[in-house]
Amino acid sequence: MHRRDLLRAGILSGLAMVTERAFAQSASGKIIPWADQPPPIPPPAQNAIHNLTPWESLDSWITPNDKFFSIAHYNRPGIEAAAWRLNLSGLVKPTALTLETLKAAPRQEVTFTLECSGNNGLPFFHSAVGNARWAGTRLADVLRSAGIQDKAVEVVFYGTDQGEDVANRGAPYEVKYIDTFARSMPVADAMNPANILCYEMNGAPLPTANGYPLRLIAPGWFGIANVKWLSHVEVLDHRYLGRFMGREYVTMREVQRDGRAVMVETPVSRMLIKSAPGRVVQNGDRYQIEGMAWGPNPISTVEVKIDNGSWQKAKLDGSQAPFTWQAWTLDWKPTPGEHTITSRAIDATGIMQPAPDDPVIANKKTYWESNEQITRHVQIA
Ligand SMILES: Nc1nc2c(c(=O)[nH]1)N[C@H]1C(S)=C(S)[C@@H](COP(=O)(O)O)O[C@H]1N2
Ligand SMILES: [Mo]
Repeated sequence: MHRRDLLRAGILSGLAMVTERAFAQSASGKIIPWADQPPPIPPPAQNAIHNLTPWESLDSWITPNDKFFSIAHYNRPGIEAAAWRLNLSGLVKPTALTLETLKAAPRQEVTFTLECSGNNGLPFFHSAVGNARWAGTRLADVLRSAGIQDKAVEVVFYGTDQGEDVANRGAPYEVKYIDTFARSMPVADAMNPANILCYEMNGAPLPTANGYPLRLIAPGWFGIANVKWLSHVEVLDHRYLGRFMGREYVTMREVQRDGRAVMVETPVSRMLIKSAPGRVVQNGDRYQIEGMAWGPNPISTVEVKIDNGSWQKAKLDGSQAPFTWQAWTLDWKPTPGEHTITSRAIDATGIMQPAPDDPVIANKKTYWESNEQITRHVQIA
């Protein structure tokens, strides 16, 4: 069978086959580590960011659970499923659902590449992206069964995790308080049939770090929307502006209007087009550059630039499903010495991953949504 058919068959017949495949054509070879290794994660972020898997050690299209990154702004609560309930309130019939009830409801699976919107926005923050097969039950059906009212505007998803935040920061009237993690979505987005209340990751119960016993999976949305350790879903008739909606995960860009600088602030929501050089694999005197590309629309082209050369078309392996990344490769005959490798993705609608000097990136003040082209350095012996 052709490789592509193998992959399709793998997708259709479940996980096992896909998990075992190398993510690109070269099954064997020597991996050349990047010369520009990211600096260590500084102490303040060490609790929040766990298990970043360097691109060099990513060898499968599906990211195994033990290689999947984990982000927690507060704690990582250990939850006892037997006593746990998912409570629905607000513009619905008040409801408390057990895990058994949710598991007994119709099952929906989705393979989705989940990326943190801070990925590549900070020097130490690389490879906060992974692809998993998620299983759960459809969120829209649960909300409809609970009688969601027509006047509903926003759906808020509360985690169980809590931590300290500060109001009036820096002012003499600064106030510290304990907050519960929450994120919201407009009703129209929440009711998207792709969204699931998810209890399974790659065929296993959700690991604690990834939200056990239940999380939201919102395919196509940046990591932050995918609330873990769900405890409560509240339906409101107005917008919600909690910490992770109104103050953080807000992207700020300066634009010029009528000769004046204006700050445009938008919520981090749907994922953006992106690609990354993953690793360089050596087989004798043959080298292969392997990477991934993903985005809101099907990726049609990936191009690679070596040093200051011209853009070359990489080979896409056809591994893309509606919400997943796709592997690409480029054969390479390098000269000894240091080289730079840059990739850029182009999607079926013609959108190209921006260069670092594109105004959309250059005028961005916050580190969220850093989907600019990534350049890596490699030393060839
Ligand atoms: N309850 C809760 N959900 C959360 C978070 C959190 O801190 N608490 N972090 C979010 C962020 S910023 C990201 S990128 C994703 C990461 O999902 P993962 O930890 O399964 O990789 O979870 C999101 N869901
Ligand atoms: Mo994130």
